[in-house]
Amino acid sequence: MAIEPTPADKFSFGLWTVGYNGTDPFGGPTRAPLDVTHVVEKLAELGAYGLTFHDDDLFAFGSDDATREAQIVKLRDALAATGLVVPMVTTNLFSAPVFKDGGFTSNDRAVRRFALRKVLRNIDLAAELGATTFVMWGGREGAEYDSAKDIRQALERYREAVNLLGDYVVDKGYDIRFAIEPKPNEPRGDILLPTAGHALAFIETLERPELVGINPEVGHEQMAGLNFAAGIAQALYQGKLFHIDLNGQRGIKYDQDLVFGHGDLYNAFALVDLLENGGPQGGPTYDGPRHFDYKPSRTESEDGVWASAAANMRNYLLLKERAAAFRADPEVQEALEAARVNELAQPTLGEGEGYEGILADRSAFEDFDADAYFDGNGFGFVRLQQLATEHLLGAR
Ligand SMILES: [Mn+2]
Repeated sequence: MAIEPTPADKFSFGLWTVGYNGTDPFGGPTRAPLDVTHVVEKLAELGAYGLTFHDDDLFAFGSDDATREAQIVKLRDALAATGLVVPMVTTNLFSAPVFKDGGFTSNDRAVRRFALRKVLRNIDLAAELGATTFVMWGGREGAEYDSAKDIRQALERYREAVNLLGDYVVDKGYDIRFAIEPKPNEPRGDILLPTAGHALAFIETLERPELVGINPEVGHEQMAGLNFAAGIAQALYQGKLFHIDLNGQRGIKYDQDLVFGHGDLYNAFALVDLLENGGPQGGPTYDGPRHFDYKPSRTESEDGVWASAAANMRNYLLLKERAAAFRADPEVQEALEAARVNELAQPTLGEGEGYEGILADRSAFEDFDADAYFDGNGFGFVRLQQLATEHLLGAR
């Protein structure tokens, strides 16, 4: 099918994704490092619109100022030459040995202060490059042993850190919002703010909750056995979907970071349908970057890296096309009606009705036939799912 990604699709990639050299806990690199200029050129050629990065992806941890600046100049030149943008920047508070017990929530106060300085410096860079989202993935913010971490104090330190960063962007006048990325485990045994729900609850405790949303990742929620599309729906409902990480995961196991669509295809279909058609008038619900946070498998050569990058975008666009066909199918519309999906938008109480009204309504209780639901009044959800399946498989 002639489906070509263009910058209007807002596809972005992390520098660490296509740049993944194949290292895993059981083996070293299987590919050479990629130069940032080459990455930007290849992504632009494939139809992406954005590149994102951790500070340490662009210039190694501990780089001197000249090395750091040279890499930034190189990135700027490549962006200017290709038209690619940097919509999001994030800080690595997990790779260097100093962060072995976390950054914002390390038991060691000096490490926490160092982490804050590293992030503040990187926020300046994010602002310089025009990024409007700053992601915080606290991969090392956690523990393996319950007695080793006071979780309530750790959350208090996390809160202290995010509050300070909020003060900083407001005082500096930066057009930047923060997005917390939940993950249940790996690399730590247990990570703080393990799911979208935990993060959403935490955000409400902050001094500037309006500045902070979430960056949920498909695989991270699925590692916890959760329904990703349903979590995204709640984030949208609460106005907190500030960014999104798309990839693939097959069940509850280590973080696979597969290509988007190469994991739970049904949920990927539901997600794209939600993002593209779930708005009030059937339009998009989210207008931010469609960001891929995946890893090209270590079995692949560099050709395979670019093939996998293209596959992420193609799968998204194919699912978008399938979701549009699903919505446009009169039989689907009829099945949605029969399943009373739209009836859920109708308030349960009448206008101005309170408990007195519903208590006085005999049809709601005394005259209501609850027995009619035994072997009757079926919803037809299975028929609807079969129609979704047929569209997904290209049978309709
Ligand atoms: Mn992941």
